[in-house]
Amino acid sequence: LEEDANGVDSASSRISFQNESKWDDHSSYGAKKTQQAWCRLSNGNWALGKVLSTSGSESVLSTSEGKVLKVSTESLLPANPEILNGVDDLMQLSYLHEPSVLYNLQYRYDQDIIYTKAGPVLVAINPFKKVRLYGNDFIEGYKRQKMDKPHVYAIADAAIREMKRDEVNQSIIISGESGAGKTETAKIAMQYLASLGGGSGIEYEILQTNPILEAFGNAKTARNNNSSRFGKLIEIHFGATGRISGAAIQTCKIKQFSSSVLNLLYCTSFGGNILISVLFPPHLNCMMGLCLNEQFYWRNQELYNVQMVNDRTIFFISFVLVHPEKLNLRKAEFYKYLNQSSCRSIAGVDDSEMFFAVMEAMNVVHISKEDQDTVFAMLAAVLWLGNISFKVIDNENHITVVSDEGAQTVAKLLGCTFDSLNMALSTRKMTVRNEKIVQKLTLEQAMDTRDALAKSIYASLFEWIVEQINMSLGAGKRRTGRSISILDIYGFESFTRNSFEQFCINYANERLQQHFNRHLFKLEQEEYIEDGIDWAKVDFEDNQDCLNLFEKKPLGLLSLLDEESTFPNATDLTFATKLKQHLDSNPCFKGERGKAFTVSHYAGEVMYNTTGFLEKNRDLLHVDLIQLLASCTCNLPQIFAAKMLVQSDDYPSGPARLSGADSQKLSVATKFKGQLFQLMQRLESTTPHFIRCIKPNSLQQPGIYGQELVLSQLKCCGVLEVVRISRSGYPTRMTHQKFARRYGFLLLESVASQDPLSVSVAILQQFNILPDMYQIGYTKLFFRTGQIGLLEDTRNRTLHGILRVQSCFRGHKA
Ligand code: AOV
Ligand code: MG
Repeated sequence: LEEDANGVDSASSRISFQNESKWDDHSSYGAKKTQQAWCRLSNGNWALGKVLSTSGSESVLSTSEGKVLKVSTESLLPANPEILNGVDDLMQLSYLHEPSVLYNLQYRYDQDIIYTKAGPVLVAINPFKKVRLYGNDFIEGYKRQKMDKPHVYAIADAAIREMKRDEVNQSIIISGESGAGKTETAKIAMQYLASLGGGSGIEYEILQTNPILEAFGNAKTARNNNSSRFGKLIEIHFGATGRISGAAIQTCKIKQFSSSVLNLLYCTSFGGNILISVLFPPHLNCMMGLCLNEQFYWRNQELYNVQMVNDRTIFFISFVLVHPEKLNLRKAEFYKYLNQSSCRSIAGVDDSEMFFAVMEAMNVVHISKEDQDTVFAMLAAVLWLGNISFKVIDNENHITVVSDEGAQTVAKLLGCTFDSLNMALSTRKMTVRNEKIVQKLTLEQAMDTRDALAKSIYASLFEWIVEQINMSLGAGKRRTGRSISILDIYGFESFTRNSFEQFCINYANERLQQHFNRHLFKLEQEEYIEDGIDWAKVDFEDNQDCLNLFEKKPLGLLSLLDEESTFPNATDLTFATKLKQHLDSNPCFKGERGKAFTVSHYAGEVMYNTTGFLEKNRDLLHVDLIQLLASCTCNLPQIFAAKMLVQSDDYPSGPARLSGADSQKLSVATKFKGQLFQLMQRLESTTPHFIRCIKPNSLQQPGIYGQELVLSQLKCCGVLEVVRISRSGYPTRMTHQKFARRYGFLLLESVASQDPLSVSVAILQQFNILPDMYQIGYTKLFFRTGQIGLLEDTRNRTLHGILRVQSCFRGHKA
């Protein structure tokens, strides 16, 4: 059937659709006896059945499971003929509605065909198991165009071809919910691009960045055992010969996650899955990771996650590191940052194996042995920091650091004295009315300071590692060639309790969604109209309102957050109240009781709790701590401090300068927004290729396809609209000039007038392209899907023929 389905002429089914049925049109279906139809069951799922009889408004249906149902005729939706079961592209469906799309995807999924096209978008359903779709044979198949089924490889291949053909940079934008498979998909795309080769092992190096970044930047969450806690844009550069010349990674943006931004998120990345896992005895997966109650908390008991380590692993550590004894390692349970969670292992993950993969990868990207040692020293320092305790020294709750093994080890690892560490954690230098004073910290403040230091070391370390990788990949070099960027960004998140991290992530997704919308809908339509072709407008969900809710000044979520963050007496409650005061009339906003508010995102409503918002947005790392790091004898803390000082100098009196005069920085949210804009700008100048990852179940299990869950994801990422628009649209377009230049030489007879339009028309005629399949605009030709492929094939064949003749000829002469 699969074969048959693909043999169907997609064009004719498309045309018949246009005459027959409207999108999601429930009423246009006159149920005919013996016809197959879909009806919705009481549990919300769709069932396929045969219409037994129809009398007026009621029909009797026998379902494939043998049940007989009486349903209203109105509610029936026509089923596609069996010959269309499991078509490669949803565009080919005669009847395009929820059940037919769901069924088509499921039909394929059941056979491990996880990729399906939805017009220009590739839909990828997470198999949660190994599927036999990858590796060299497949890569070769797609490269030689022997394979043409929907695949990430096909998308990567299209990106390469278009890059060469149009001389425009390309991007592969991967989106989807947490756990939907974005990071895996990005790796699969990288694998294909890397197969183009580059010389001196650069392609291997590019692939080896993955285990390192995941070790430090991923964590186990309730949604995904290997959840990325950072967004990543990897730009792969190509030289004139079409081979890889280098790459650059932009983490989008651990910087925000890092010294600042999404505290918690990055805290969860704290233990990056594997690395520390093995290193610090228990091969934990993500020290800080994990969210038990679908929640991330820093120091709030919920999340930390550790697992047991065996002696073998400890042996390995001493084997790998030059000075393992310096780290003074203990079992994971011993560390406060790790022992708050009971999760000790992840099924199917062999941490010691991963550890070695990461060590090997660090060698490949040229991180020296000494530097690797220092990296581990920093990780150990972070862990030991968590164990630092304080004793109260007066009745005002002021404290001093207890000089125990924890504090001593931290001092040793960082290369500072116990006294300077104590000073930095128990006091704060301040300027009050032009007078410098030293304020003693309370227990609560000191604990926050300690954790802030741990977090900033971890974040700086991640940043530093990315820099090393970039250096090795030649990221800083001037590029003359073209590039393909792959974007793997954290997906939309909605938990039972959502905090600042979800707020930022979802805002980023809202931006990305707009990019998607703009490209696939707005630009599409505008271009048709501008070029004067016949086009019935299609409406689409625009998320501009929601973006305005975030970005509007001065009364948007981000501005109000920044404003409230600068008020010394503001609290999370006053912030929530302020939002309600100013935004309640906004249709995308709903004030809730207490400290909560709800935002209507493109992907659904999310209720946020403002607890911790102000603190996380300020994310002050006090100058005292930066000075402490600067004074360390170990090189990494010095580098971290230098970087932080530069960053705070960047914004000496920026608009979002916050209170707490000794730590000037842009607010976390503002920085996040700035970086997001930069990223979007970069994407703006590329031709995008979209991959939408879908999670078929929340159990991370193979073989389970939840209709409701899949549908909600298809809806929220606009897949259905995309199919609709592309099916009635003309996705391929080329200027008259370019078309004439590219295919003109294929003409068998010369054309009287040499103007590009006449040449183009002659080509269309010679190739017998049906009038339904194209439109001629003022400046461009517009084609239905698949049409240009035909011309390209002929062109390639002819070109090859010419080349062969030429080389024969040359051989002859010699
Ligand atoms: P994500 O990147 O979309 O989530 P991942 O790419 O980490 O999701 O995928 C989650 C898990 O699904 C992986 O660890 C694999 O076990 C499995 N998986 C995904 N794609 C495939 C595939 N093509 N083949 C086999 N297994 C797969 V997040 O980073 O949480 O938003 O922040
Ligand atoms: Mg990921």
